Amino acid sequence: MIDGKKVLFSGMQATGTLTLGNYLGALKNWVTLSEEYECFYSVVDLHSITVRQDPAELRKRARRLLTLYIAAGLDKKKNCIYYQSHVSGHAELSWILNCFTYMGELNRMTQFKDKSSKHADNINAGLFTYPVLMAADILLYQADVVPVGKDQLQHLEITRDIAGRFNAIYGDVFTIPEPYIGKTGAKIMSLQDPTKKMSKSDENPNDSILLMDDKDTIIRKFKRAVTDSEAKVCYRDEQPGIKNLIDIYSTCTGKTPAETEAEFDGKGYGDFKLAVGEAVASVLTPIQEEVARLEKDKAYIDSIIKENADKANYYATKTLRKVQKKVGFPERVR
Ligand code: ATP
Ligand code: LTN
Repeated sequence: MIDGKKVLFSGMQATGTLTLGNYLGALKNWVTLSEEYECFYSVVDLHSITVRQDPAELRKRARRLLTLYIAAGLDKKKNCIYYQSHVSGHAELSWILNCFTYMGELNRMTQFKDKSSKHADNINAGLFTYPVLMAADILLYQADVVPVGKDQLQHLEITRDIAGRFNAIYGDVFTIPEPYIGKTGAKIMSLQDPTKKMSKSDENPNDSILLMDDKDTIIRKFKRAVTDSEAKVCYRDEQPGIKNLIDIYSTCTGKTPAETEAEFDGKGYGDFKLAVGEAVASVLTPIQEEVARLEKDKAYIDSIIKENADKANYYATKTLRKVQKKVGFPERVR
């Protein structure tokens, strides 16, 4: 608890360009939750180097991501928006937690299996211990809730196991976090293959809507989206392409899937796809305008980076000192 509020932690990697999936599945929920919780939203750049990155490109993307957090509506006063690499406690706690995590547990992580098959030439130890760093992120702030997409649930489960194991030995040190999965938009699928999720690392540009795509591009991509020959706007598993478009439209307009079905009853896919494109553009355009405005205001973004790194460091150090004492490191002499 901080000032009587429960604590929330989440983060995103600055790899690739954010997609509509990242926005509807994560960022949009973050904004809603920021009223209720004391929130820490991190640009997790330490995690990014588990896959080889171009340094200049990583720096640029990390800044763009932090700007996007703010442009999407996260208030810098209510939320702590910061770079993971500016708080050394993440790496320090991660080392300690490594010593409380079993190889067998890490071997079961599906993301490790996926990423090591994708990057067979660089299966580094960081990729293997990635979930431990994620546990450190969350436990460092004594987070109660962690909003994540379904793909990250396994990492949250291991975080809970590590925290429980530590607490069983040393007493009540860590808060055990709960996952938070949004009601809508939890899994936005690819526009070209609605059986796989829309992802930053998609190769075909028509698979995903990028957060910075302009209106014409958005409408063109939806026009090309894969559907079916049923010619009926119906929310059912047998029509995965249309189901995905209904999910997107409903999440953007705040309607339920049933209301969307009713609205397009008797209308063709052409009309529906155009409406989806327009709804998405009207959500993304204001965010893009805000990014452009913020990117011109370097001093403002810099001040957020500085103030929030200090705030995050303050809470991180509090937990870290407690943990260091518990495991038996010598006290600091002042
Ligand atoms: P990558 O392709 O590099 O693995 P990604 O697009 O899957 O990246 P992440 O950085 O792993 O994105 O995820 C950031 C956040 O966005 C996570 O909370 C994740 O669950 C959520 N997210 C990612 N893709 C989707 C999607 N298609 N639908 C809903 N939520 C998503
Ligand atoms: N692994 C997550 C990003 C991430 C995260 C976290 C999410 C790193 N640390 C802590 C929630 C809490 C991802 O790839 N989406």
